Amino acid sequence: VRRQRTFIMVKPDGVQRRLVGEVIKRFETKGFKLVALKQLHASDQLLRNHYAEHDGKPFFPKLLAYIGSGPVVAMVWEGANVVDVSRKLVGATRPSESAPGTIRGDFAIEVGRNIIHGSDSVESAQREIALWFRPEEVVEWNDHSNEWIYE
Ligand code: DAT
Ligand code: MG
Repeated sequence: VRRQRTFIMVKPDGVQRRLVGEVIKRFETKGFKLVALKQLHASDQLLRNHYAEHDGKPFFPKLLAYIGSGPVVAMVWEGANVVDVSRKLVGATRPSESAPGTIRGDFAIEVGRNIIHGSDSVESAQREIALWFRPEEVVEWNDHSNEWIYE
């Protein structure tokens, strides 16, 4: 369970608004372990694949244009229940419904500029990590604070 991983991405609006550090800080101070990180301008093909579940929905073309409009910062975070807990840190999809204290609740107003992506299940996380990272880009390291975070 402690080894569970999730895929987190700061979207182009989050990068432009200098929120990368804030996002990393929230996952770091929670106690999760960063195991992969890179900035890239994602290709249309990658984004179509990433958001395949939304293909055909009315907002799909705008979603691709938005996420493809500039660099994103892609990450893999590891820790106990990191998939579900990350979704809580990220907040509800629509910022108007995201609770204060969540990333979207604190920094976003519109669903089409909601700052950040987080995988919605363990299966999605595995699929998305494999899509965005080569295996050697995910780094195993021994976390010295482990015994102060887990009992
Ligand atoms: P989440 O990002 O919370 O997993 P999702 O998977 O339902 O949400 O949708 C992916 C992204 O697509 C979401 O972050 C923003 C955009 N989106 C979703 N529903 C939308 C809508 N009704 N109108 C515009 N954009 C939408
Ligand atoms: Mg989703």
